[in-house]
Amino acid sequence: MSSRREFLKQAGIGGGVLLFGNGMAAAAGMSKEGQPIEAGTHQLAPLPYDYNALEPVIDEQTLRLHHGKHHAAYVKGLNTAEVKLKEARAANDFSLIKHWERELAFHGSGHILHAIFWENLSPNGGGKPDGKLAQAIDAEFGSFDAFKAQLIAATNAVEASGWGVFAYHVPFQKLVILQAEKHQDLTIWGAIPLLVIDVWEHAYYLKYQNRRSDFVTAIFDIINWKNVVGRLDQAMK
Ligand code: MN3
Repeated sequence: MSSRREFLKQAGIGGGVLLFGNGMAAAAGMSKEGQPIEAGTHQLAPLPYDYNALEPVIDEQTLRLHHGKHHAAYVKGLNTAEVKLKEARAANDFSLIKHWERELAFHGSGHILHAIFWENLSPNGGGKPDGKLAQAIDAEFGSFDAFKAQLIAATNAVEASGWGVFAYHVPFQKLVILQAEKHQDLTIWGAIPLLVIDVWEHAYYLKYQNRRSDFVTAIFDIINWKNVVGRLDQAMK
């Protein structure tokens, strides 16, 4: 419980890294201590840094809107979908089931990806991973440069709104780079996101306008590799 959290803090696993339960739960605002989140009660967690902390890569105005409006809307949408599905079960009325299942997948995925994205970034980020993650990347992709080139290319090429996703695939026990259209399309079931890059226009348009690739390249200056390693550790358990 809290003693475990204290232990992790004292062990130096910090910087916004939360390690609980399993890989999918390892983000602020997710379930902790193995307790399921009751329908309709998801909450928006505060950012692990100030709104201006990621300047100049991400400007304060963009981050305020992105977290306080866009991410907040996904949390609200997820809660609404869960409540509506609960009501549908109670009434045994599934006439709108397709709509609410779509809302659940869209907003639930939007909430999770943003919660991970905030923790993937740090004012003290950048550089390259080392140790276990560096070895795993070399083994799967050949080199860090080849991995980075593929992740950048995949992220830049996402059609319309979506994400670049670096994940650990549990059944295959291997690292994989994916694109996500919207928040929920194009995954391989079983993949746990380790590092995600939001390329919806709301993530960059105020500062970068149409230059998505400039934003994606700049993001590498603020990646918190310690957080990515922590996620890999949890996903591999
Ligand atoms: Mn977004």
